[in-house]
Amino acid sequence: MLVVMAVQVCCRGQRLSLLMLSRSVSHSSVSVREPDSHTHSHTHTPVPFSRSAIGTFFQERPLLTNSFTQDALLQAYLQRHLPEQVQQDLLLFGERLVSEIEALGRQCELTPPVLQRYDAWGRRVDRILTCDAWTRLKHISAQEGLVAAGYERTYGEWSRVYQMSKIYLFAPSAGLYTCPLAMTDGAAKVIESLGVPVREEFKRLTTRDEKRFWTSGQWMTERRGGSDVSSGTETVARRQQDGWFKLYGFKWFTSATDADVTLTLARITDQHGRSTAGSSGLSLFLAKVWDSDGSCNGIEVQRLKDKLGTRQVPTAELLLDGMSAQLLSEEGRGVASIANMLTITRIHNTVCAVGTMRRITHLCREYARKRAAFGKLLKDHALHVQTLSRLEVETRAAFLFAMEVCRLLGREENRSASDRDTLLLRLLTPVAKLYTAKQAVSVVSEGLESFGGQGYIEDTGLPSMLRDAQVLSIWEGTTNVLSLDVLRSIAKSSGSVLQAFFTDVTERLQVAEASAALHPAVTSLHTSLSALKRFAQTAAARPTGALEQSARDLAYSLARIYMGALLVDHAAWENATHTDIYAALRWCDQDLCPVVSRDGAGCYDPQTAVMDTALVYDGLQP
Ligand code: MFK
Repeated sequence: MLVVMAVQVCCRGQRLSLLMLSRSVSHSSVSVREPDSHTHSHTHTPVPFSRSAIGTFFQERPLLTNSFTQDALLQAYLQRHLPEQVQQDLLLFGERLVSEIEALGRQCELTPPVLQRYDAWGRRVDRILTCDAWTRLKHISAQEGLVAAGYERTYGEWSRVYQMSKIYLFAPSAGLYTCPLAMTDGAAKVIESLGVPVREEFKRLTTRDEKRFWTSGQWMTERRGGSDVSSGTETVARRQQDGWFKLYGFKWFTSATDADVTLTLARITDQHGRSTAGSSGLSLFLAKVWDSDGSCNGIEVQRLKDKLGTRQVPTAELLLDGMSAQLLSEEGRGVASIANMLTITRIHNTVCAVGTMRRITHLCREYARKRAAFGKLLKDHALHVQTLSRLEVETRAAFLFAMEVCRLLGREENRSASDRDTLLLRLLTPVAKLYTAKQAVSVVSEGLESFGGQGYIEDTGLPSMLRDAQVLSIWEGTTNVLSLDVLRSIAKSSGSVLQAFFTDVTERLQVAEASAALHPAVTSLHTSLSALKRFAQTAAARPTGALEQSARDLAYSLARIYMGALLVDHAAWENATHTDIYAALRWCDQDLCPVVSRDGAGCYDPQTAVMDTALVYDGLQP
């Protein structure tokens, strides 16, 4: 009887619930007449796997809703630090993400850019054709002030937090339009900090007017590689009589090559064509990518890169064959000048990494409320929920870290930064970038797994999240390059950045000590901080090689301790919830100071490097 009812209602189109009803009947002890394959049944009993029995729908999809209203930590953080109107703006933005932006981002993934090298008449044009959605995302970025908000400074020292909160929400829906935005923000920062007279460019990079908005590229990587910029940069700049320069070189990786302008490094040559090698020979230039007639400014696009992910972004190899450019930095101060851009793009990278983690955790928990296995919903399987809760802890820690770095940047730009803030910003920018990038890859990977096979299916949109996450630890400085940057910041400040770190963490722990519930976490952080201090005291006396070997573990230790301090700080806030406290406790039950554990295990001893090499090359014939 039940089955007949099911079929009848199924005909009215309510397939899913009825299908479940039908299945529950067949799995129960109620007897169901099996169809006879040898006789044509004239009853309403469905044949297994016939269209009427299976319907067209198999699994519930996780629905994307307003990601602002779903995000308890973001809302609490903003409530703690920023006026109500910011939440209103983000609420509306969250709606726009669902109703408009998400579809545009998906279209960018499905319609990657193409290079049109010649026009129909054989003329070389080198046009990079992007889809309409890419252009639309540019307009939306301007309207929403995704770069502008950082420069309008409406919220004083919290302006960067406001701007980056929007980037954080935007990133997982934006089809990688965050890439040109990061570089645009970085270029604006460089121009502003150098105080150079390129006001028109600055205004266009930071406007909310979509018709005037320009994006910028950041062309640093050449054929010899992208990390060792000082020795890898071969591009030369020839001075022209009008004071401008013509650039000749080969840029091997240029992201978002459809930008309006770009910053790039080159070596100025003397009248004999000679230039200075190394970092001190590099100067920073600003160039328009396109001439007023739409043709390239002395640029040949060799090809678009065929990448694992970020396929939405037109990444190209470019031959600079006399590109007109103007000098932006002092001669020979190129690397130091573009460092401001690196700071900004690394912070964007951090924020986007956290945005991606947040998106996958939201999708996972949504799916777990709908998907049943082994007789109950995934959300009712303790092991599944434990896995998701670990992802949530990672995401929360990363969120607080990203926002703290944004806050420090905002304070510096608002001229309200203390010396400690400035030191912390220098130290924590690479730490946050390198650590959150790794977290994003691991959280997204685990998140995909929680969808089972569906996480591996392209048109769910899930696999592209993993592909796109992988770049976060590669561009803007790999994990090891940034770990060495951390060492460099310590050495250059004679250890002051570490002192600032120790003082800051200690103060945060003092605040959290008042909470009994946080006691285990605070104790663990104190222990780790003391161990790190002892390691730092002995570090100066270690050989350079041993220090380099410890660089990644040191950076991880700084990240974990700082994230722990931020979690307990947030959990000690008067409006914190029991989940805030729980997240802090869970974070602190891991090894917070791997550099000390590994040091104890002899990982940085002199013979270890030899053994590492022997292990890596074991079995390789000379
Ligand atoms: C979602 C996000 C999207 C982002 C999209 C971006 C797409 C674009 C893709 C790319 O372009 S990827 C390529 C990015 N390339 C890098 O990230 C370069 C990685 N390599 C480094 O970071 C090296 O550490 C570096 C090139 C900076 C080393 O160069 P040097 O010449 O050996 O640096 P050196 O001599 O230590 O420092 C030169 C000056 O720069 C010094 O200033 P002073 O001369 O005043 O003393 C340093 O203090 C300064 N400096 C270097 N790194 C700095 C810095 N200042 C502040 N912060 C830093 N991190």
